[in-house]
Amino acid sequence: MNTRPTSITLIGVPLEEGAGRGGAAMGPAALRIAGIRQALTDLGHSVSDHGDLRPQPAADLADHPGANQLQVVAAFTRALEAATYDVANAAKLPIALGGDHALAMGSVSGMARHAAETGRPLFVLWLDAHADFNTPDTSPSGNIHGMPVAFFCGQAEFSPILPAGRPLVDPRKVYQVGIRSVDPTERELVAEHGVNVFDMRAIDELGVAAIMRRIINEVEAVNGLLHVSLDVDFLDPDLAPGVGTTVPGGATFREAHLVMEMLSDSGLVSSLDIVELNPFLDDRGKSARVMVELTASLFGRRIFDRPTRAA
Ligand code: HAR
Ligand code: MN
Ligand code: MN
Ligand code: MN
Repeated sequence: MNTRPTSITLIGVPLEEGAGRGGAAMGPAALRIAGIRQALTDLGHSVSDHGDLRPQPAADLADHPGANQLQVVAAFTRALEAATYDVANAAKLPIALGGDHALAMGSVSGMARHAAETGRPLFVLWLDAHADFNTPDTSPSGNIHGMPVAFFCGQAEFSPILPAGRPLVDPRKVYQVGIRSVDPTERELVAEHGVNVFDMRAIDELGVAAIMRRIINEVEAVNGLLHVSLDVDFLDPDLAPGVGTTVPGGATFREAHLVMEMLSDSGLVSSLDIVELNPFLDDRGKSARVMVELTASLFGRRIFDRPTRAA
């Protein structure tokens, strides 16, 4: 087994106001019922559960015409930024149980603050059908779950959600894998800022192993921290229907597991989001279970052990 025993803290984030429809707030409960804690404990990790964040809406922020439910999303961003930072600083690995993808504004910002203090560069692996690089000006929907990458790269400035001068993520250290739905203006932003995009066609042509090897090498070369943000819709909807924004042609069961197994072998993962699970739309817990299975692969579950690559 290449994955060392880790102290892990689960943080429930019952946020759904970043999405266009309700249901994702039940995600943390579904992941717990599907056995996420036991799956990690069985792999030898020590797991604590922080419970669910329940912040009051941020009353200091005005409504924003291009950003729906800004006060609620901002409150979760602040609470999760602080919780993630505290967990990482205590040498534990935070897993955010979502909740819609707007929560990554908080988790990634918290890791960026932690990374800045440790002097290690932060990389983000964004496993998603969507680039989530809209801003309030470019978003066709106003739904903030389509904006978190632009936010933590400093490109989507709402009214001050986090203090000025907060550490940002370099968009050239963001790797997006599985992408197959990007809005026209969003596409220009992604290209302009140098986000590394491996769309579904890249997976078809190169295979996930070659893509992951490249990403892992980049992070390893500079001793980076790697935050993984796993959107349910990275997966093909046949495999994981419990998500509000299904897009056909997603990652297969084995492609997704291989991503997790290679990440696990790398020992580079510092933090994880599991997002966009909508139990109201799920098929008898199928999607919740597949997310727990993938998490287990990321934290060391194997078919057979293999020699460590860089032993
Ligand atoms: N790009 C669309 C928008 O901004 C849809 C975004 C949907 N995002 C997620 N997360 N489901 O990836 O509205
Ligand atoms: Mn997403
Ligand atoms: Mn998505
Ligand atoms: Mn810009």
